[in-house]
Amino acid sequence: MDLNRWSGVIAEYRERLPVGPDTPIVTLLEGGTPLLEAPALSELVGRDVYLKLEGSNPTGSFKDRGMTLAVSKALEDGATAVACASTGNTSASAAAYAARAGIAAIVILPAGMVAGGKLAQAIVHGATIVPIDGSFDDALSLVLELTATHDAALVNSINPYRIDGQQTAAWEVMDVLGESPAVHALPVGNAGNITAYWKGYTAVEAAPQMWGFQAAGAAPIVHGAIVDDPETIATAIRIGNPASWDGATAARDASGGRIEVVTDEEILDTYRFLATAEGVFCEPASAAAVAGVLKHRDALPPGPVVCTLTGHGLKDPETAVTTGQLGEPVAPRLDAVLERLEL
Ligand code: AN7
Repeated sequence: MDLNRWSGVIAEYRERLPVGPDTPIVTLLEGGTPLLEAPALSELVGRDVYLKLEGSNPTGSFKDRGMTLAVSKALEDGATAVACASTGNTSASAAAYAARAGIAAIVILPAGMVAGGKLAQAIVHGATIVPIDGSFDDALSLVLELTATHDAALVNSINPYRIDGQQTAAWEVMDVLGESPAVHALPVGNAGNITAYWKGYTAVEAAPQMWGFQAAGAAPIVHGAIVDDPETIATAIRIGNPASWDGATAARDASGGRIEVVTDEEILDTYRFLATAEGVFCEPASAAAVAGVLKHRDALPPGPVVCTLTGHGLKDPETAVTTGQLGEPVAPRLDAVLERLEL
């Protein structure tokens, strides 16, 4: 067994990606994530359902696939800094890959709206963090202005290398399944990921229906209108004006798919179901895709279904802890423990 055989998405798919012999490859060995069978979910929806566990990436989210390419290309172009706006995961990934590359990372975040694990990552990897009294959409506008006038490479998914890198997830799904799934479901925020998967699938002439899900309080694509004050417990997708809006609608329409809403309650129910019935801990935004498949199960065509779980549950410990009840500590005696256990 060769435990070192996976060498990161650029090395694994080099011939399909825009890198040359002189591109310095900045990698943390991202990608190669598990495609896990989900028996409890399969039973509920009557299809073979698989979970693409993107929380298994080095920084705990799918963002690493695009970041390895975006930061490698920035370094090739002589950048000394990268910059992004973020609901959290992009900043964690940018900070880690910039640290690896030995360049600076600047991140602009909506103050108070980034889950604790993600913020911890940006801090520890040494990013320069600017929280703003505003939304992700405000932060994205600011970083576009900043990178247009200052010497820092933009690494939001408007950067086409991010999309190119992220499409490797679709290739992995096909490599493992040996075919394209009938449906591929994922959460939609800024809409880079659904755009990337569709690009990846169609590059090899495969065409699953693309099913995207937005939180009910942050669903501009579903409603066809910008949301000024997006609101959802799934802070990762608390976005009112997605940068890749057109990419998402193109993926939906060309694939015969759908983009729909799921409520925060449906997201949290599914989050707990995945954790307790499948043993998989994802962050709330990730559960949106599975909640959507459950909600629209009657519309599933025959064939396998893949849901991308975009980020690890440990990204957002606050949501996990506040949805449970620990109770007051008991005395350190067996009788007290037994009493609590009602035994
Ligand atoms: C866990 O980090 O936008 O539709 O700034 O973190 O490609 O935006 C994160 C998005 C889904 C939505 N799941 O993906 C950011 C950011 C998780 C995420 C999405 C995000 P896109």
